[in-house]
Amino acid sequence: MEMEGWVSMPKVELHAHLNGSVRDSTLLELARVLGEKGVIVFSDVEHVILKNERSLTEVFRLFDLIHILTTDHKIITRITKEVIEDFASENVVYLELRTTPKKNDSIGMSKRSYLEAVLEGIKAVNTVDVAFRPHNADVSNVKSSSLINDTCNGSTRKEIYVRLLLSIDRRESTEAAMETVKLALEMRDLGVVGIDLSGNPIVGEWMTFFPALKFAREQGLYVTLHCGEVPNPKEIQAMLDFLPQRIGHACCFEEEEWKRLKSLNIPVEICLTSNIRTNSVRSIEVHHFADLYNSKHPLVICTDDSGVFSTSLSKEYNLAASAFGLGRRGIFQLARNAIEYIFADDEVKRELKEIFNSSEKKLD
Ligand code: 6MZ
Repeated sequence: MEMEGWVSMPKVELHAHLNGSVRDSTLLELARVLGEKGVIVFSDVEHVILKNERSLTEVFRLFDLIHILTTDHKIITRITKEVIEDFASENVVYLELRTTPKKNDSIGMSKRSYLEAVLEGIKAVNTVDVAFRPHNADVSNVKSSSLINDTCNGSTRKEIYVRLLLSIDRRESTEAAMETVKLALEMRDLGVVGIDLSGNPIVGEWMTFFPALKFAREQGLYVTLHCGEVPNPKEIQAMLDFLPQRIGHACCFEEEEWKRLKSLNIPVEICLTSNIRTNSVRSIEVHHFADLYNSKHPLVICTDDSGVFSTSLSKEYNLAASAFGLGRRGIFQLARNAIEYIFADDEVKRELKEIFNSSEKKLD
């Protein structure tokens, strides 16, 4: 199938890191500005941004660089807006965007003001309609802000539902992790639905984050964990014991861990290009997607870092289809199944099902 077919299909994105999804053109523009100010050497940074093959270690070095370029309130607002527009332009109808709230005293940034800048970015999207429905919102209020059938220039405007997950970085302390969870709780009415644990998988200990994650769950926030991105049997076991609502990656699981995961039926966020590029999985032929798909385990195809890995959700659907012999219907069904694993409420699930039902008719 042509790329156009994958672009026009409705899609659900559940694993996308904000700072990993920034357009190269934006990063280069930001780097040029900092180069002119003498903060960085532009030519050194340019080839790092444009490089395609990266080990997991290099990826995390690149994130440190991206954070130097983007950690500023106005820029966070801008990249949030652009990332949402990019996903919406390829017919992602539901996006759970995750980001790590950052504190940077030198520019007067707190985790809260970082998150406020992200929320500004969501409000600033104007090329598409963003359905950003608050937790526990009054239904009548919701209807008036529901934008599904809005029209622009006579054609139906694209619409995207956006929810936020706040990430805890594995470099953080228990206190910093707890601060992120408390912030998520305060911002629930503004569309924050859950917590993610991410960051360099060789850094940090599970027990450092456990108290904050436990608190998050007790308070009714959803939790997804980066799990098994590198071999670490003890941590994988502890993470599965925690019973997160979803996990990301699951690249380095052993036989027993697969059994456990499958019996617990925890949905897996699969990021094919990311796993291959970082060498977390040797090649697409041996990717665990195939086994999970064949055993009908809940899974969802995601991008991880569309900017860093030069991909898009349409490209990931295309890759899954060609690598594992899935037809258009098979992929469509996977996207539709993902509705069950989203962290938004039943009303959003119902509306997403309607979107999928109406586009199913156009499939053949
Ligand atoms: C683990 C990852 C990741 O939060 O600053 N991140 N963590 N594994 C990965 N696989 C490649 N890709 C991204 O977005 C960037 C941050 O997301 C996490 C890292 O902590 C990275 O610094 P935000 O918006």
